[in-house]
Amino acid sequence: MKTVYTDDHRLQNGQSELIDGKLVPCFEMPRRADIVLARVTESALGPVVAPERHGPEPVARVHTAPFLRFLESAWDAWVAEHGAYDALPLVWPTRGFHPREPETIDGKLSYFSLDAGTPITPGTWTAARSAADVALTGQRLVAAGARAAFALCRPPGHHANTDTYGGYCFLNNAAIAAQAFLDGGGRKVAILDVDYHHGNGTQAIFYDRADVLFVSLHGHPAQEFPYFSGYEEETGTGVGEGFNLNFPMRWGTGFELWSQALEQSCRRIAEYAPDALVVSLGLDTFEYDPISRFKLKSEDYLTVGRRLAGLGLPTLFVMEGGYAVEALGENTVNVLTGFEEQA
Ligand code: B3N
Ligand code: ZN
Repeated sequence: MKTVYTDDHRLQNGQSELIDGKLVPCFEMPRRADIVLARVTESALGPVVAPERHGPEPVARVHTAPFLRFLESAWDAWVAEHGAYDALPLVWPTRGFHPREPETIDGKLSYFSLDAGTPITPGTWTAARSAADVALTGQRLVAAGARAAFALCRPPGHHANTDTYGGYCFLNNAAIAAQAFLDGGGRKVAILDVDYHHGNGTQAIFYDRADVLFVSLHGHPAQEFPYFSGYEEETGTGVGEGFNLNFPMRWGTGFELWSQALEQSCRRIAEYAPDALVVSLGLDTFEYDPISRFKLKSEDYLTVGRRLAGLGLPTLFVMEGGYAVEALGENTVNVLTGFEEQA
């Protein structure tokens, strides 16, 4: 399978995120993609190709115009107000507020964000736009007949909603690609999110729709980020009722339980019979991930890839999280080679 990659990801290089009351170096760092690329290149997976530019339209199919205007202009507005260092929000509208877009950059950061872990930097907009192009180029390859493609997106995307960023995500690469499948003539798309964190953004984007089935396996929101999304009873709304399926699992979950949820996910996807599958591929389910608490092992990812291949669907893999950086290349490529091995 082809891997789509660009060095533009390096333009997202935040200095720090807020965690446990401290500013710490960002877990979501350029080395993540570098190490995955290195492993892809060493392996027999297939060629690495550069993304095509797709213009603003496919991104605007998922994200709102005010949100895109904000992301594009946020760095310059922040520098004009404060100086050239990472932009982080400090306040959020909670219960009882009446949110509308403020005029000031500090207010806008609060309005459009969901956490204080996702710095806006000089290169954030370019990196995020390029990551969307990476996903869209992978989508084109699959739509043109490839069995699978790997979009090595960075920054990741699945926490980004139509008009919010956070959880290290700015534009929802997987959702943009899924929408592109539909806009290109597909009737139904399934998105399987195997990242440790619930893909709240992807869920929200398609929550009231039956043409996208969203299935997610993740840390239980009673214990884990993003805390307010990902419960089992979130099953979709309106015509989308029944097209959202969550498998929240508790801290300490190992491959035995996780793979049972994967099996149920795959059966639901097979029953849905989509034209294409988008996999939000996070590897932070790994036993040594520094911010997560599942216990999957490197060899388990080969089994995951084989099971996904068993679906027999045109498949786009879109990179999401994974912070055990030294093992991230091996774990990612294990999913992809497991998939390729399975005829
Ligand atoms: O949840 C965290 C977090 C938890 C534990 C940490 N340790 C033990 C150092 C550090 C951080 N942070 C909140 C932001 C998490 C964003 C997750 C992004 C992601 O991978 N989404 O799929
Ligand atoms: Zn994650």
